[in-house]
Amino acid sequence: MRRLTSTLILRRRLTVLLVALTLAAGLVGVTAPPVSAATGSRVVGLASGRCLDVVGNSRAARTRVIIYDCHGQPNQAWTLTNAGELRVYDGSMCLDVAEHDVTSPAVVQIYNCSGRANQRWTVRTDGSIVGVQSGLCLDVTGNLTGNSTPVGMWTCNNQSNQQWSKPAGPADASPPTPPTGARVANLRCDAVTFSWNAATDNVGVAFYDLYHDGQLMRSVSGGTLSADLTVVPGVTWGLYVNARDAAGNVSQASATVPVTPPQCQPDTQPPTAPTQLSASASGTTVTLSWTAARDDVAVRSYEVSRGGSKVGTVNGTATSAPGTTFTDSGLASSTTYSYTVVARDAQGNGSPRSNTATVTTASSCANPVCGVTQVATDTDIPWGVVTLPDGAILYSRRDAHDIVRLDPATGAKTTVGTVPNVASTDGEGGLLGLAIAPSFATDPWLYVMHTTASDNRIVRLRLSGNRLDTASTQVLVSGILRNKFHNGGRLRFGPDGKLYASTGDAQNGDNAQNRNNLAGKVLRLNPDGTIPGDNPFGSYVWSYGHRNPQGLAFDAQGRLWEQEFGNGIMDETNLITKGGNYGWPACEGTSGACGTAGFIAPKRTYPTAEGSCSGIAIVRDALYVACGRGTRMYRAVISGSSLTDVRTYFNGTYGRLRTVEPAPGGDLWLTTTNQGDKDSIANNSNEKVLRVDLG
Ligand SMILES: [Ca+2]
Ligand SMILES: [Ca+2]
Ligand SMILES: [Ca+2]
Ligand SMILES: [Ca+2]
Repeated sequence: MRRLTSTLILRRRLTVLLVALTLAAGLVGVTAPPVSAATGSRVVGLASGRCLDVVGNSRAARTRVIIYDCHGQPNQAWTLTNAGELRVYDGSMCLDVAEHDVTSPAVVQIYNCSGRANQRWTVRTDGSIVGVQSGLCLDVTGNLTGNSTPVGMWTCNNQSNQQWSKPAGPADASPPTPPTGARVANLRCDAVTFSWNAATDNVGVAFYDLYHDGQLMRSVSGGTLSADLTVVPGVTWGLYVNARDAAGNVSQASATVPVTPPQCQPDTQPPTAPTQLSASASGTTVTLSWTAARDDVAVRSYEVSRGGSKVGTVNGTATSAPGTTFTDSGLASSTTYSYTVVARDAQGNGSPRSNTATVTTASSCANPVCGVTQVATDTDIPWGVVTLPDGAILYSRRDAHDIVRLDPATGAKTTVGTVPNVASTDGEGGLLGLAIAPSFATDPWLYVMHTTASDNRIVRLRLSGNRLDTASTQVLVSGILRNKFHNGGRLRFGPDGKLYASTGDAQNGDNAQNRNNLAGKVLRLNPDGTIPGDNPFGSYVWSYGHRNPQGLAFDAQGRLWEQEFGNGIMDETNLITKGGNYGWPACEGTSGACGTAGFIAPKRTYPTAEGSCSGIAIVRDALYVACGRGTRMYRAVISGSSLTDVRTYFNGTYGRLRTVEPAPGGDLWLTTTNQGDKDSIANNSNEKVLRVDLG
């Protein structure tokens, strides 16, 4: 009864006011600043569909609050602060209960923020907004829904005129600090206890993300500082942790803690020898096949030897047996070779050798891959590779941060200079991709993608007389998020004269779907670093929804292909289209919510154990893919928009492969990444630069 009476009184009191308010509110928008100037979000009444609005766009203290058609201007942009204030006008004024009234009905207004209890609110999950001082609910007067109906306080009643959409929280752009004190205890064959010290954040740490080697293992709550993780006997992993706040900001990673779990039970019994090894030659390519060996536990791999030297490895996994074929390519013509195969179990016990198979190659190469020449070795990790107009190549050294000029004819190397401001990440970051424009001969800019202490960047600097002119350095794009892993890094000029770059998600999958963030994207820029006018979103972003793309190449039709690392299930090769969404993090390869409208499916996927591929190159419309964990190179024919006739080369021959690039004469450069590629230490690697002769 009291409610009815009060409502009627209030209605009468407000009738005159309503008319005036309607007129005043109708004037909003004439002089209001643009929508983008306002921080905060609209708060929409459930019953009316109208927005919580400050009358007349007035910033004056004691201005009343109404509902009005939503228009996104600053008098409708509210932010719920951590203190429970509801701020408006870019946070300059607060929603306030007039006269600290704690009895229903009470008037609400805006007022200078005071921090007092009549300006503090609790937003409940049922949509009610409750005054902390009074316990009354924010209420649209009289259950009315029209424009300019006053908003006041009323006894909470669960009706729809007291239910509102949730106001935005404070914009938190500050990531937590990196967790410290990462450590392990209780290492067993299949589990380890991983612990760390709490990170700090301006708002609060909401989650910790636990990784090994760039692969997310598990996320735990911000109150958790230890977790038991499942590990693999005998396999060395680098464990680390990132802190994440509720706004989704991810910290830099903790230090890496390597673990090598012991075997669960010792296996001392070697496999039986592989049998029935046979070899056949097609041109200068030899294909071997054999009958599987047996083991008391399981055969894990086969090692193939030619003339007594190991030339390849065929690996299985804990759940799948290794294959029983191997292709040896690029051999000399009209030459007789002898092969044997040895089987190993997971603990390294080797079988006796198989029978010897002997074969003679034909007089000419009949295969796409006709030979391999070692051009150079390096003590660091060659990452970006470009061929200069004079036939020499430049390659970047990831952890040494310098660039080497290599004459492939003589093997002579000279250092052309160190790129300024580069930092490695104790993971995958450092000095990464290189590119030159077709105009390089007359305008010698070298384009470089690299990590710094705070971001990833695309820069260019001039090459002058075989020296890097570091004083000429121009930062073209900065502020691309970085982390220990997932820094992307490949650069490639397109036939359209634009520079394309691949960026990783910086270990935060949400970045990949945020088109306002440059991480987890393929970017496209003009050579001078400006944004091309025909980019799809008015920014550098060309495509999005990528996890950690590290390969880019254009085919003869001018289409862009991209190679991308998945998390733990599968990797992918994509055909990139302008503005396309490639699905990460909801979809990994073809796993997850990949049927979501708008997601573009990969053209090929790879189990991560057979893939984890970085660089790609296209020569005569064949796609070549250099794989790390898969320790092989794939070749696929681009047929229409499909990849067909997929073949595997160099399986285990050179170990992990990083970069493949077109070489003069229709051949390939191919580089390895076997050691020291998950740290920041310079010159702790032993890598090869190879030339692959294509037929
Ligand atoms: Ca924060
Ligand atoms: Ca065994
Ligand atoms: Ca994808
Ligand atoms: Ca290193």
